[in-house]
Amino acid sequence: MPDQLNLDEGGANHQKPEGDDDVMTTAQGHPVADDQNWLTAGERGPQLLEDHIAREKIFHFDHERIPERVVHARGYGVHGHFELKKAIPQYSRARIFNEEGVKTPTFTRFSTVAGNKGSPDLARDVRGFATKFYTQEGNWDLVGNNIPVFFIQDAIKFPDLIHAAKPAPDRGFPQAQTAHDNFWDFVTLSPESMHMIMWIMSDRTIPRSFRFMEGFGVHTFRLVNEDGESHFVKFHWKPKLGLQSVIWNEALKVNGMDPDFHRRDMWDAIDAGDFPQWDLGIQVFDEEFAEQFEFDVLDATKIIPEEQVPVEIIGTLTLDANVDNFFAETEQVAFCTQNIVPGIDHSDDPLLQGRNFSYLDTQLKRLGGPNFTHLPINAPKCPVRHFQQDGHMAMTNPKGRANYEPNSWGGDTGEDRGPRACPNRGFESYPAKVSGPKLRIRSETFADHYSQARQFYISQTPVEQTHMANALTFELSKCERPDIRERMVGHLRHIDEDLAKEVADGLGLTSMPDKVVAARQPVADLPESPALSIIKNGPDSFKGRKLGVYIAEGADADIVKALKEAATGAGGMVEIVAPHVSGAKLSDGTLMPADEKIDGGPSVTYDAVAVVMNEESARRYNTDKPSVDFVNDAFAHAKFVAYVPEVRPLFETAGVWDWMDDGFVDLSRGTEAADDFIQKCGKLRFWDRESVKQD
Ligand code: HDE
Repeated sequence: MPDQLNLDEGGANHQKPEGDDDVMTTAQGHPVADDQNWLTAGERGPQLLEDHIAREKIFHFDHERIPERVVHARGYGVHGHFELKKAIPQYSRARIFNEEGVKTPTFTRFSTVAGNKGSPDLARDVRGFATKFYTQEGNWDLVGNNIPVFFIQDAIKFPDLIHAAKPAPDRGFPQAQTAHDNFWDFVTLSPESMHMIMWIMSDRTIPRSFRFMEGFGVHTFRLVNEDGESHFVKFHWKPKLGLQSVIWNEALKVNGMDPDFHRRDMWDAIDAGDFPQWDLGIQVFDEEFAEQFEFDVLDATKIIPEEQVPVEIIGTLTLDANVDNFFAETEQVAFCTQNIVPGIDHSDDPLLQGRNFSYLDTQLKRLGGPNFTHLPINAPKCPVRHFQQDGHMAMTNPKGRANYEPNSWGGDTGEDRGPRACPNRGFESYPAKVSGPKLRIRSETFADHYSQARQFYISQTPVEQTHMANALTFELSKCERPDIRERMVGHLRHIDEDLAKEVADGLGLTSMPDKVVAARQPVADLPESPALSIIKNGPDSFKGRKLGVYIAEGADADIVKALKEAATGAGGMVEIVAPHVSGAKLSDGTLMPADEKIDGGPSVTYDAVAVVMNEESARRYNTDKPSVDFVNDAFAHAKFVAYVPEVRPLFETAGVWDWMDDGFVDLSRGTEAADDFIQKCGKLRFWDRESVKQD
């Protein structure tokens, strides 16, 4: 009954001519004649379960989801490669660290920690920065974060930390945020988290994009050379574009405007051929340094300041390909701290050792069996030979009879006997001495919880310090229990009395709470470490950043053109925003198409903005809320703003005309004004505006 196939409109779209080679089939390969209508008994009768085509389709759909990661559920993966620039045979025998110029394929997944898969990208949270290197000696996973320390010192506390950070179990909220009682209750009762708290209350947790953030292996690892000698190492990723974050008020708005802000940014950059790059740096030190360093190098709540042990750059990661299929790659990728190659080894960091157990365990549940290494995204790109077999969904299966060793198959040649271990090429653990009684105890050397927290705070610029005080005040103001707020201020007093006072004032406390009893007296005079500030390590050009140009009818064509040229010439991107998505007619009569309609392209989504329109348009849109917000937010978020004098009516309603400062550039001065503007935008923001507002 061919005519019955076409009951819905466009039915013809669902059919293929006979003989075509891309005919739809079921998963069993049966050709499908109709994928739109379930088999029924009679035209309006009940559906029949006999319909193997519909049944298979629905069955598969019902099982499309796999458990999301218990942490780092929201993530975004991209392919790339790592190129070694400087061989380090003196430290490591790993091939990936010895063959200069060799490109090792990689897959990197960025993530937030607390939110579920559908949560917004710009939640205040740590970002995961996990890279799988498909080396010639097997996969090496560097499963790091964008913050070099962690909340806790022992893995046994991880479930408590995550329970406290995630939505409360009774009400199921709040989602993807730490601004609630459970989180602050836990951390204020776990003083070891104070250093990490300083980092998460800084703008590090609201990065502008993945492309502008650092990555860290966090733990101390070992590098082992050909002679079996070991050095300790900490891994660092340094973004070539510099560091950049947004302001909290922007983050709140971006999450509403574009919850996919970070993944879209990464997709767009790679799609445009603007491949983000990071240098891989190592901090190498020996046992002797570890012995005399003020803190325990096995304590993941501590850093080794770069000023004390410099970061040596050894290679570059380039992310140059988006995934073909989000599920197959980003969702199914399985990282594991235990994936290390000969020449890299673990240290006794108790957090690292706990992680070593956890990752395999979680993959078993998430990916449904032990054969997840057969999935293309997880499979090594070097030969794999072993006697492991069977299990759910075994896809690469050995041939022949030998599935154990030792065996004597294959006669003299040994051709069919299968693989054998190889002492000189194979992985060997560094024979670190291990002894001592079994104890459930935290080492005394881990007991200083405030000194590096203070070092982080004093290393920030005044603008960043203000952002931290504001973040603490914001988060603690969401705690309903006053004793939790006060307990936190009691911790802050060990870190910096001025910060404690500022937060106490922000919370409206009438007297200062007592200091929390410290496990060990903090060292108050650690020096500043400039490497810890974002602003001191920000970009120095507009490269990789985005300009939003708001135009309307009659906008000066030469000025718009000059702006576009200046921004793209500096390696930046430009988006045109207009009252209508179809664009606006410029002064020369040409139609400039828009990338966004004004309410879909707010200024929070750009690094800097320009407003170019004639006076008539400026009068027309000066009562339009999205237009007013565009200007007003750009000002409030300390952005550089370019304008033409004709926009005055709009700028007046937005309340900025009388407040224009050196962060504003008048484009009517001539074509060089656009270049001046983009040059200015090389700085992150016009921070003076923030301080002026605070005075
Ligand atoms: Fe993880 N962590 N973690 N973690 N972690 C997971 O593994 C765990 C920790 C990190 O994009 C899980 O595959 C324990 C520190 C990243 O797929 C799980 C402890 C650091 C990712 C797990 C930690 C990380 C994870 C959840 C305490 C920074 C995402 C899903 C000792 C150095 C990887 C999964 C991706 C994911 C356990 C602490 C980084 C459950 C027990 C510290 C980037 O296995």
